[in-house]
Amino acid sequence: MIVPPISLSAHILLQPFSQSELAQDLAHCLNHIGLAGKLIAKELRTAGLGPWLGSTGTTNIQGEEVQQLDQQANNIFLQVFQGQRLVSVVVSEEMEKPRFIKGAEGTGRYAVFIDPLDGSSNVDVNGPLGSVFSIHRLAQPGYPQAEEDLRKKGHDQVAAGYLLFGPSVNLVYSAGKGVFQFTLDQELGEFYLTMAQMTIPARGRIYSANEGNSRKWAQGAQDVLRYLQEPDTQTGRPYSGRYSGCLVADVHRILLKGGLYFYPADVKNSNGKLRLMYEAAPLSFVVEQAGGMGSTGLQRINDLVPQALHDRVPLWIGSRDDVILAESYLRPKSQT
Ligand code: AFP
Repeated sequence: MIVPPISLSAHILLQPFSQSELAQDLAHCLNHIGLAGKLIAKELRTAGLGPWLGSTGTTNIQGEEVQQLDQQANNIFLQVFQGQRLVSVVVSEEMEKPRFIKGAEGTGRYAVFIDPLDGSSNVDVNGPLGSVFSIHRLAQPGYPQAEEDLRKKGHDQVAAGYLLFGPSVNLVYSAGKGVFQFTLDQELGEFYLTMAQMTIPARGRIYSANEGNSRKWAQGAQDVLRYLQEPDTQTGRPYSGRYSGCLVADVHRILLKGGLYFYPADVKNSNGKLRLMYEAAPLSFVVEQAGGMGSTGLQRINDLVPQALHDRVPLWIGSRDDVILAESYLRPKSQT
């Protein structure tokens, strides 16, 4: 007997919490994110055939160059949320201010945070790309009155995950009850479940970091790198280095194989480079649900209360034992 594959929508209905209002809301949000994923994947497949690669010539709120595809991916997310009534606000890496969704002003119970196209330096070289999403429930339905209402801890996320645009397209999410991976059947235009209750190995043999920056890191971070590179058969070192320049792709590899991804602070950027609310927090939520950890090196990412929507944080994420080991190097000596 052939067992029919489980689509994204069917999967949510099969969950133990499927009768709850939350499950229905979640199905709604994930289906819209899935739709954005299909539309972005379609753009990416043919981007090189038209004039859509390269920069727009502008910079975003982060001071980073905006690629044409960054803007397109951002527009796609905004478009898919138009006309629905459950998500009333979208916060994006590409927009300084939150965008309120027309039509959801009285009814929207959720805020969606997105990095619409992660790894944009890979755009012009046909490397992997991603999108990251984080879903928060609003205290009141409608538009949040103040920005503060959106600055929630990672632990408050209702669901979080990412889309990975590699040789195939994956949607990985957690709603706090395990981690699930879906793969897009491009011909049928449907995401199907390909991994359920994913778990990350307690320890890995891979590290992922932009070593070009290592001389700018604090001593503790340099010591972690040195430890990972040291030969030692008993602990399986040296670890292999793997870095694509796309956070989603690098963390996805670590989720599947185990190991450590890190983007530390450096002498110029005391908070590192990665954004808390739509990069570090959602990925930490997923990795923690799989049994791993997400840390600033000193504290759990999802304990942090954001001071601003576009806050940055140092990130150490991956296998539990590897993150704990890194933290032991990063703690001030007086605390060890
Ligand atoms: P964006 O493409 O969304 O700006 O993100 C890029 C990124 O934040 C993340 O995907 C990478 O891990 C990291 O930057 C790469 O940074 P470096 O080029 O400094 O290694």
